[in-house]
Amino acid sequence: MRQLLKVYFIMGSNNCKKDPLKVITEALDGGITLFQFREKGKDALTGAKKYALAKEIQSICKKYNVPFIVNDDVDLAIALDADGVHIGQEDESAERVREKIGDKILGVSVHNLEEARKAIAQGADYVGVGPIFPTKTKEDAKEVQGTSLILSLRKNGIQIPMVGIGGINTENAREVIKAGADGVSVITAISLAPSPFESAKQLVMTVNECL
Ligand code: TZP
Ligand code: MG
Repeated sequence: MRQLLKVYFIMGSNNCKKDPLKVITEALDGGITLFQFREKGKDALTGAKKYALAKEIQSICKKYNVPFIVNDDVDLAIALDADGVHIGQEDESAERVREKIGDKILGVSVHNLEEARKAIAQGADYVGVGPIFPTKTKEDAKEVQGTSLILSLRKNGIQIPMVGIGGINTENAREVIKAGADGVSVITAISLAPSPFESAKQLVMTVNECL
C-alpha cells in the first residue's frame, strides 16, 4: 500500500481543461502510482456519462497496472469491479463500506487523531490527511493543516499508510513526505499542469528522493 500511495493522482472531468483521457494517459506515462476517479462538484457528470468515463479511465489504468479507486460511489466501484473506494467523513461509515467491498482497497479522509483511530478500527487500508496547503479545488475543504497534522498523527502512533492532500505540487511535495506521509495526493498539480506528463514525472522523482 505504501508503494501505491507515492504519487496518487485524483481527477474528474471538471478538473481538466483538456480531454480527461489524454490527461490520465499522460499522468500514467509520467509514473503515477495510484488513481482515484472523483467526479463531483460543479459540472460533474452523472448517470450513464459518469459510468462511461469511469469505465474508459479504468481500462487505461489497467494497461499501466495502476489501481483504479472510486471516490464516494460504492455502487459504481462494485459495478466496475474497481480496485477500491475512497470515502470522507460525510459518507457511509468505513465499517459498512468494508462489508460491501470485501478486500478491495479502502481509503478514508481524516482530519484529526480521533478520526484516524476510528478509520483504522473500521478497516481502512490507508488514510488521506488534509488539506495540507491552501486549495481551490475543494469548495467545502476544512481548515488548512500544514504538515503538522501528519507529524502529530505519526507522533501519536498512527502507523497506517498515509497520504497528504490539498495544494500539493512539485515545489512542496518534499515537506509532506518529510513529515511522515507515504505519498502525495494531487489533483490540479497534474490535471491543470501545462504538461501532466512532466508534472507527474517530477512528483515521482521528488517523492522517491525523500523515501
Ligand atoms: N480533499 C482535501 S483537499 C482536496 C480534497 C479532495 C482537493 C485537492 O486538490 P488540489 O488541486 O491538489 O489542491
Ligand atoms: Mg466523500
